[in-house]
Amino acid sequence: MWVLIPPPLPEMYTFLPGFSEILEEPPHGIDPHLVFFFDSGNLERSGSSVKRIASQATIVNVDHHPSNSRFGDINVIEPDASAVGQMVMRMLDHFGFPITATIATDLYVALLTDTGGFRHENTTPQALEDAARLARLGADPGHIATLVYKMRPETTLKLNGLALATMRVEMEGRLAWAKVTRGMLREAGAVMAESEGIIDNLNSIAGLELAILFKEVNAELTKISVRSRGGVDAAALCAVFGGGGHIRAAGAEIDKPMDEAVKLVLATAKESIIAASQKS
Ligand SMILES: [Mn+2]
Repeated sequence: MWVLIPPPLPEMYTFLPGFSEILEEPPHGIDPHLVFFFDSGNLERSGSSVKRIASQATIVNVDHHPSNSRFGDINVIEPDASAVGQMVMRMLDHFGFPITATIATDLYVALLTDTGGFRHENTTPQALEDAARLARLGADPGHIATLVYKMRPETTLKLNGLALATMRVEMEGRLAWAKVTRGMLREAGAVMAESEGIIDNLNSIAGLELAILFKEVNAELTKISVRSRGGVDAAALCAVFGGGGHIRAAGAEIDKPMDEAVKLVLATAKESIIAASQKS
């Protein structure tokens, strides 16, 4: 059995039990009969090498994104699950596997991070009950929170500062956006993965409805992260650009230089905010 995560591996999670066994690329020449996908809304998101080994195999698709494209031979989709970790927990129960302290720690991290530290709207009674059960089984909430939220390198905060300096607030405070450029990465000595928390900084502004972060992957490719607290469906907005996700958090990759992507996305975002306010 191999556990794969498409590159780049999230380095901030190296503390997780079993992380060192995760591979970025499948070993050469393997031809699996069965491939499980977890938390992957579509096949594209899983990286080309994973798609390649999955082409002959039976695919089991375990996910909670409402926009899941149901690419599996077997699709287990629970949009009400706060994290796929909860679905895995129930699968372990169902098939009679004990949840060890090690497994509990990994599943707790899934719940903690997918609920934004138990702050997003998907922080349901069930999520809290599952978290409590995992804590009883050996996950240490305080220790895990320190590892997840208080271990950022200085370069990450430097990048945050540079990106937030580009912040623009428009539409009487309803829309905020910012940019992360290759130049900022160089100046901060950071990699793009370190931009992960910036969108949540934007999303902390009082009265905000929509936050958008533009990430310059290269001269021809811009990624966007979107957070919504108002009537706009972030997943629907990102779907316009071939992306997807959740109502409150979504993303997309746009095959355009940063400046073009900014113009394009902001125009659509403003229309969406106006359309949403006319509905309510
Ligand atoms: Mn998830």
